[in-house]
Amino acid sequence: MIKSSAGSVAVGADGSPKAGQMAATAAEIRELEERARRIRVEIIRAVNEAKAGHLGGPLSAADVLAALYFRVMRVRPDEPLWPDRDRFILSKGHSSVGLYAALALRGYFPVEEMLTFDSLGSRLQGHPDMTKLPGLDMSTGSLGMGISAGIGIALGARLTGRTGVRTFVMLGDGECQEGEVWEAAMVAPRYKLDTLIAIVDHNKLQQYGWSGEGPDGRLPPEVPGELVAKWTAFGWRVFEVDGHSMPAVVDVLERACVGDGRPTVVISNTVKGKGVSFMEGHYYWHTKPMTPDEFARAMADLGEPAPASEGGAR
Ligand SMILES: Cc1ncc(C[n+]2csc(CCOP(=O)(O)OP(=O)(O)O)c2C)c(N)n1
Ligand SMILES: [Mg+2]
Repeated sequence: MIKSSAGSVAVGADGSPKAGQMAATAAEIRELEERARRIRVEIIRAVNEAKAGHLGGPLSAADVLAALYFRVMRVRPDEPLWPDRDRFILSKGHSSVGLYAALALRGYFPVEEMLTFDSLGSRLQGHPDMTKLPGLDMSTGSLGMGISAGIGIALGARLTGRTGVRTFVMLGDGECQEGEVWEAAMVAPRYKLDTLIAIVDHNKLQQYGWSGEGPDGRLPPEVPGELVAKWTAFGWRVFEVDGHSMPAVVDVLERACVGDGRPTVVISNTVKGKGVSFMEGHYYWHTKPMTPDEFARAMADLGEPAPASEGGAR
């Protein structure tokens, strides 16, 4: 068992919490949903303490992060550099606080350290710095670059005979406007990199609205199925999932781990700001400090009423 300040996790011989491909039981799904809720709570708490940080993107990614770190990925929090570990790159690095929450809850570092987020000297900077925090496989923040790094890591694992290593890369949907994403998408199938699994957090929003679309402006209307069509055309195996349905998320990630000679992309349909009612679907909660009242409402939405002493925007 791994002990962390957030509880314990049953670990299989290969380091994954549940290594087998057996379908998740109802109890396991409930446990993962609770992990995702805790990730969201720690996101809100940390950003509130820092009076800075991103909210919408980390909140939309929380369910996938919970499924990865508490079931799918083979990792050893007490041995972060274990050579045979699965790798995870948060290419949408501005959502770092969500990844930190998953790592803390999984036992990489004390959950209390989350309250140092974004402060001077903290290991938990606004964007992930792999030279500071054990458990990070790549430093990110400049959008578009993570998937190229993932290709390099996956190729490296193959060249060194570590054929069991899977490399997961999470991208934003806005990030997919970066040309480098498609340069990488073009090359991965040529190497038949079927240990590479990209996940697009498709929350239909990015930093700002779209000109002329009003305060809740979204990305320009997507041609239905556009992301699926593009990745398919580039030679990837493509899965789509409701990124907030834990049984579906677990199922799709476990299927993605069974390679068929092609890299896999999971288009995870999500809601930006998921879990906090007044943040859901609003681009202006991409990054924004909360007022004390908003903090209390966010915690209450997540089933975690804030103690009276907590909160307060600078
Ligand atoms: C190369 C680059 N350009 C611009 C930015 C500034 N930026 C940070 S987040 C963001 C929006 C990203 O949107 P999306 O990928 O959809 O992320 P999510 O909705 O998951 O937050 C932008 C433009 C950046 N980090 N890197
Ligand atoms: Mg987005």
